[in-house]
Amino acid sequence: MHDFSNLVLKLIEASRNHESYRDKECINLIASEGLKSPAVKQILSLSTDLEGRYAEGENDLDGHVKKRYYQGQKYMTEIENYATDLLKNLFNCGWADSRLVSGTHANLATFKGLSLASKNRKMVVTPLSCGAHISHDYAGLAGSVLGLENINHVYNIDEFNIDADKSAHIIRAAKPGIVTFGGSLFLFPHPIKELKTVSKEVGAFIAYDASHVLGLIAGGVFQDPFNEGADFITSSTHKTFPGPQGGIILGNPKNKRLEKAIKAIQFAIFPLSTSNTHLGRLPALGIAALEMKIFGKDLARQTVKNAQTAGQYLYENGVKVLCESKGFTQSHQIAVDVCNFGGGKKVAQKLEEVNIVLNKNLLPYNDQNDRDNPSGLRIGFQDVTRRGLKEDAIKHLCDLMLSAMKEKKKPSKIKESILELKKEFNQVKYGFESLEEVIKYCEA
Ligand code: DSN
Repeated sequence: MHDFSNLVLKLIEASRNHESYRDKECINLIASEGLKSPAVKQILSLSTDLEGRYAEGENDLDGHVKKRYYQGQKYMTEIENYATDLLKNLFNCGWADSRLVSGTHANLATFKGLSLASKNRKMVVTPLSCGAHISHDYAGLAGSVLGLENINHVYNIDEFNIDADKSAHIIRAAKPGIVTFGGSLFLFPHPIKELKTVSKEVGAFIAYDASHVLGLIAGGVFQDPFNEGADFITSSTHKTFPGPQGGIILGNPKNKRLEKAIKAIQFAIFPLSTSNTHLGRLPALGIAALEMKIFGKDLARQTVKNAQTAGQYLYENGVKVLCESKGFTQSHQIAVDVCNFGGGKKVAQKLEEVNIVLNKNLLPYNDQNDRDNPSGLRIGFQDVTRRGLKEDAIKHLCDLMLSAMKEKKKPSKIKESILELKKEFNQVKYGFESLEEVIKYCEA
């Protein structure tokens, strides 16, 4: 044995244990996670050489590789271009960039590029307390890294949405270079249509962070940001869009102003914020885009139906699910106030004890400085939906959650039922079983 042996052996053991724990033994309800199909996993495992290669350089206005600084790029260039084209095809847009390594990176490059293109450092954003991502906020990437001045949209807590009329006044007065929509606690479509005219009037670009809802958009539900007026969509690729972890930016070079913005964003990607762009995920990204093209509509519809079913069922059983008057949600998530059950932290821990994994969440009306003791939970249904759960199974799952929250049964008994449920739903639906199946589908 060496002095490092114990560490290495434990590392291997923990890695093995993790795979079985979260994939086989837990019900996963964290709204920001995705579930890859066997075909996507297969191509990831076939991309191990690519995962170690470098591809610095510049892309053109179609999103294709224009210039690379190293040799050996023959297939890498094809791979990036094909993945980009599959994204453009899925989202019906003229430009895509798949070089981003995360949703936050996509925001970084987009906010930086658009502030350069507009020569304006102001950005109107959803308040962090009302569901924006930390990267939109002055306390995070936008303010503390990029030095942008943040001005908040006016948010209507009862509607759980941006107040379009009041935000129009804010935009008119602030004259920002960027107006953002989208977020992390994201139940209802944001009013892009309503704020498009005023945003254009003041010369602002509209950026829409679709990280949470990209798969829903691909499936034609939730909202259609480009048609409603967004100039750019930023996103991660591993939440409702069930691809490998990474990021993308989508847009349309349909006039000189947008072309200039795309070039500025590309400059913000390379050389400003990346050297290598982690290519090993690109083949899997392309296959995930294909899956969403074929199965996305059914997956997205069932995901939202499951979230709404859970909202209704938990509400009927004494849980304060927010936005009852609006049908609880139009996305994959619901927001729940569990202050009557001891608060978000306590309930999330109780559920973890029975192998139901979700996250506590600050709600807009909570003390935002007490991040550790929010009254809320955010519950996402994209993983369980992809495993094939439909309304009846969702209600059964809710019963198990209620049993744990109300301490009706011993945690060990509830955990047994969760393990049974996992065994029953042990396949990934709405996707391909293997690459061979993908090839057969494409050749048919
Ligand atoms: N923090 C993640 C979320 O859970 O929404 C997104 O990056």
